[in-house]
Amino acid sequence: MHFSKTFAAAALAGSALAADHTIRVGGDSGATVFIPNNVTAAEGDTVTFHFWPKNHSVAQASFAKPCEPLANGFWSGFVPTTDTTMAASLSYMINITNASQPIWFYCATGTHCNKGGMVGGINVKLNGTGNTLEAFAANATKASANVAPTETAGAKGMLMNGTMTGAGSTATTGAASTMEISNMAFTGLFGMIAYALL
Ligand SMILES: *[C@@H]1O[C@H](CO)[C@@H](O)[C@H](O)[C@H]1NC(C)=O
Ligand SMILES: *[C@@H]1O[C@H](CO)[C@@H](O)[C@H](O)[C@H]1NC(C)=O
Ligand SMILES: *[C@@H]1O[C@H](CO)[C@@H](O)[C@H](O)[C@H]1NC(C)=O
Ligand SMILES: *[C@@H]1O[C@H](CO)[C@@H](O)[C@H](O)[C@H]1NC(C)=O
Ligand SMILES: *[C@@H]1O[C@H](CO)[C@@H](O)[C@H](O)[C@H]1NC(C)=O
Ligand SMILES: *[C@@H]1O[C@H](CO)[C@@H](O)[C@H](O)[C@H]1NC(C)=O
Ligand SMILES: *[C@@H]1O[C@H](CO)[C@@H](O)[C@H](O)[C@H]1NC(C)=O
Ligand SMILES: [Cu+2]
Repeated sequence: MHFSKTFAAAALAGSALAADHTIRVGGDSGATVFIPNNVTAAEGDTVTFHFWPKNHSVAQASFAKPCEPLANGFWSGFVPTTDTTMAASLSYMINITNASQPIWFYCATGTHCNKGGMVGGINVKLNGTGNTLEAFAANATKASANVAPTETAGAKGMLMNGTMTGAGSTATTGAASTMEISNMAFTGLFGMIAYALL
């Protein structure tokens, strides 16, 4: 009884430590949108981008320059795909290491950012005054060009071959899958509690 209560508490805490947030890159018929275009993620969480037709990407920007790469920011590379029934097998995952730090991103394909307004944010203020997603999106459509990063595709994140993050997926950079990260957090916490009971 005591054991199972402890086990349940550890399981809850374990999952809370490492949530994965999914963002769809590209809407139906090649629409230039991120769905959702904003998420709130805690430190230790991951955000995984799944790419839909026709050819999209995700790059980190600064608030001031929505359609230009942030120096040393993340970059998925271009992920073209034609199957309209599912996401591309290649997905891209980033780690959230500081939940107080707003993260701005855009699609660097074609004119998706500057003409299409294809942008989003993680842990950003949505509307009102200051650096908001509304202002960022409005700025994007005023940008004169859409600038793609020159970094290697997959920089500062993990390109994963296969959209399933559990067993069977192949992380092309050799990083742990989301499931493995969750399990590590779970095992670590449970281990600590089990130790405290001794
Ligand atoms: C996290 O981000 C905030 C906001 O940008 C910053 O003030 C703080 O120093 C960062 N913390 C770490 C540990 O980098
Ligand atoms: C995807 O878009 C990029 C940038 O617009 C372009 O360089 C690349 O050739 C495109 N790939 C395909 C397969 O269309
Ligand atoms: C933030 O995302 C939600 C959906 O999760 C959406 O309804 C809302 O319009 C977005 N906010 C902005 C400012 O785009
Ligand atoms: C932000 O958007 C929400 C939903 O559209 C609205 O209810 C709220 O008043 C807005 N806040 C500001 C400060 O504009
Ligand atoms: C972005 O919007 C802010 C106000 O929210 C403005 O001060 C800034 O000049 C804009 N940047 C661009 C590149 O338009
Ligand atoms: C993300 O976090 C995992 C688990 O801590 C780590 O193995 C991986 O190298 C990190 N990836 C990046 C790009 O920082
Ligand atoms: C993804 O996996 C397929 C089949 O195993 C392989 O042909 C392809 O090169 C892989 N792509 C990347 C980017 O690793
Ligand atoms: Cu796009």
